[in-house]
Amino acid sequence: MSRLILVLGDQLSEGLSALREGDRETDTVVMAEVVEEATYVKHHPKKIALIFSAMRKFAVALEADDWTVAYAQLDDTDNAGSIVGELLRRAEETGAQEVICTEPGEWRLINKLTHAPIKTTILQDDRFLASHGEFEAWAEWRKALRMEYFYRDMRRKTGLLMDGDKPIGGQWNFDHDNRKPAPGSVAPKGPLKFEPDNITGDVLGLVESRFGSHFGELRPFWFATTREQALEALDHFIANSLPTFGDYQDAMLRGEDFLFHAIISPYLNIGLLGPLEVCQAAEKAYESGDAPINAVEGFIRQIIGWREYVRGIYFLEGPEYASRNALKQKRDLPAMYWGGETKMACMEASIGQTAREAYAHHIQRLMVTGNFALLAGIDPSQVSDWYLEVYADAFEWVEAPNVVGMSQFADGGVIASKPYVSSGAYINRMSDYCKGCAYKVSQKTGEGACPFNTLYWHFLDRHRERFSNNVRMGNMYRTWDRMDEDKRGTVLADADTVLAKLDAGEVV
Ligand code: FAD
Ligand code: DLZ
Ligand code: SF4
Repeated sequence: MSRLILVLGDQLSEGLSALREGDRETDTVVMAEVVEEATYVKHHPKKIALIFSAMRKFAVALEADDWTVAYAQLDDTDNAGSIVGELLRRAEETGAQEVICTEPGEWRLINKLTHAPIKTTILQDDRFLASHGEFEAWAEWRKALRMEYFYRDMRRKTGLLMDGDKPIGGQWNFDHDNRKPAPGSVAPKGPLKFEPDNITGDVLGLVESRFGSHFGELRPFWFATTREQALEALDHFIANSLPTFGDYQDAMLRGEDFLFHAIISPYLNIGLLGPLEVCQAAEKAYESGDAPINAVEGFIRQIIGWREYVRGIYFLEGPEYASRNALKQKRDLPAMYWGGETKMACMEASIGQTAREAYAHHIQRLMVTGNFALLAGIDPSQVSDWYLEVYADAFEWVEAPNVVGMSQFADGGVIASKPYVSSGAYINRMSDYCKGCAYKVSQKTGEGACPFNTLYWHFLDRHRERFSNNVRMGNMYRTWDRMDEDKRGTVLADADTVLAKLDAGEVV
């Protein structure tokens, strides 16, 4: 009996469980560019182009591998407009009565497929190192689900950077050697960029005409769109940027959108690369003496630690996780996030490169745009939607825990033991943004004071009940309490002025 094998836009992996289950003789692979997926949030045009172009090329590769593929382009006249609609159309065409698919990375789509009016079997997505069952077993007896311990288990499981049962170098984590501020002059090579071919060219035309109004710049488009290209991009990173990745992991510099980061998350998340092969490539660079332990351990930790851990949390916590709002923050996302004017140089730089590249690195996401949203009391679901829309690597299983949990503390502390908040001093230490900003980072109050400086104390003051007993925040509250009362009043009034301007839609 013939079946439909669904392959979604972020499931472009040859070894996908649904494909392993399928039969080339009798089954039909269904792939579909659909309006519903492109617009349930208004994804960045570069992200849509990446997914459509990579989907088209993956379909060609499947056909060359003897699969029958029913592929719907967005503009096909009979395109049903949704994944379930396309499955039903293809079922009617082929007479198939069953769908096999690999679990989508979002509860929204899992729910749609579970309730589709056709028998649907959802298989585990085993492109990750930890299954849901393994993560649940790890989480079961723990009061606090801290990433570091999960990461050590993943090191033991994979044998990466292990010498028997001991971590290579004698310690699990080399972060104390990382996190150096931005150096005076650097010459990062940046990511490997690819010229669009004919398939990508067609997709760019389509995306321009259909999604040109979405936030962000489509051209120049340079992402890898095949596994071969993604592997080249990985090699390029390992050879050129991995050796300094650790040192400058948290640094931010004007005019340097990528520094020494890998820019492989879009490729990992749509399935062109696998997590283990990426880590093994980095480990090899350590073994051959081409990259130091602090860089390689730091890089591997991001992938087998953080990436696996946030996925575990997303599925463990359930469908309502993404809409949590533990701090009850309600303010609307300011227009500056959509490219509206701002006098804050750090926000302008981070949002500007997001518009250009559909990319910003971890510290820009966490300590600039995320930090500001948290301090300013923005509604976390608006913040989460923004991140899901604007980054090429954003899929809810990875985006929501990072935004709702790590960045906005809206899960009440499942992921973070304290909120990631800072005044302008941190941004000044790690970047060159403050030089030439309209605000003064050294100024704590008054018209020209850096908004992070006043909002930081406002945040601590308004959430005192929740955080003052947190041992990791005791020092912050002691410093605030030592300030004289008049000064505290001035700081809070200045922060209120900033918030009132945001509410009035004025430029901050
Ligand atoms: P590098 O800095 O070179 O790191 C290497 C790899 O490690 C990345 O490619 C990524 O696969 C993995 N990684 C690193 N940190 C994380 C993390 N916290 N969670 C999961 N994987 C991680 N990452 C996404 O893939 N999609 C998202 O939607 C996403 N949203 C984020 C939102 C916020 C507020 C924050 C603070 C972080 C978010 N991250 C997200 C994590 C991180 O910012 C990106 O993975 C990273 O910037 C991708 O760029 P890179 O490939 O150059 O990464
Ligand atoms: C993100 C995305 C976009 C923009 N378009 C499509 C599409 O047209 N067809 C498709 O199969 N997948 C697309 N995707 C990826 C899905 O939204 C993704 O599979 C779910 O969000 C689950 O991670
Ligand atoms: Fe950002 Fe404040 Fe520095 Fe300006 S002074 S760049 S607002 S941290």
